[in-house]
Amino acid sequence: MDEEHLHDELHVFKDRNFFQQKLRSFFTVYLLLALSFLLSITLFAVSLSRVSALSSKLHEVHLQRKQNYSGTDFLLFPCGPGSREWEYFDRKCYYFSLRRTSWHKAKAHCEEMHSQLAVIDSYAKQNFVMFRTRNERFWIGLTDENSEGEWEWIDGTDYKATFTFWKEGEPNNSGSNEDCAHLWNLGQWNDVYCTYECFYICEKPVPT
Ligand SMILES: *[C@@H]1O[C@H](CO)[C@@H](O)[C@H](O)[C@H]1NC(C)=O
Ligand SMILES: *[C@@H]1O[C@H](CO)[C@@H](O)[C@H](O)[C@H]1NC(C)=O
Ligand SMILES: [Ca+2]
Ligand SMILES: [Ca+2]
Repeated sequence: MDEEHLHDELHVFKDRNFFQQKLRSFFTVYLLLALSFLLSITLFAVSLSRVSALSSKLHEVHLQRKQNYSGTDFLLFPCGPGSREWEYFDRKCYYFSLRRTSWHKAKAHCEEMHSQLAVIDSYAKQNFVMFRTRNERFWIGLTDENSEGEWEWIDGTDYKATFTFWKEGEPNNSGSNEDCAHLWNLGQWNDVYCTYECFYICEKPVPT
């Protein structure tokens, strides 16, 4: 081997060595990149599962609060926080209108509010209602429109088998035209023509 040849060989060897070193450092960088990528994916997955666990827990608490409608909320707003104009009595909620209207319009308005004209089927209820209405006139859910003299409660409650509180001499079907009942003086009931305009009482069960 002559000297020149040896030099060439060395040169090639040096080049190869340099190339291998470069390759190794590239490999290291790629490995580090891949590792950090894996690490961030793992961290992301972990935090995602944490967040979803937290949000489902929150959802659960929210549901519980909704179902658990008792305690102070119930004491403050037994008829629901959104219906403060409704008054609570004996597991029912009552609305005493501030406007006068005919019996049929009153009935429709109660229905719009997911309720019905009040059905007074006990002295306790009569007492609650008449204390609240004073001597003002308020429609109740009682009519003999379908058949004269056959009084019917709006919810199908058996009229003949339940409480009544007619004023003495009522119902008198005055002018053969009185088919709707309202509270009158002292909360006693009277029949009057259905297009008469007075206040009205709606009732609905306590919201669940
Ligand atoms: C449900 O109501 C009770 C009181 O009646 C209260 O102790 C409890 O903390 C309530 N639960 C929730 C989730 O609000
Ligand atoms: C019949 O009832 C009406 C009220 O609806 C009353 O004004 C009238 O005086 C009553 N008539 C009799 C004879 O009691
Ligand atoms: Ca009548
Ligand atoms: Ca009458």
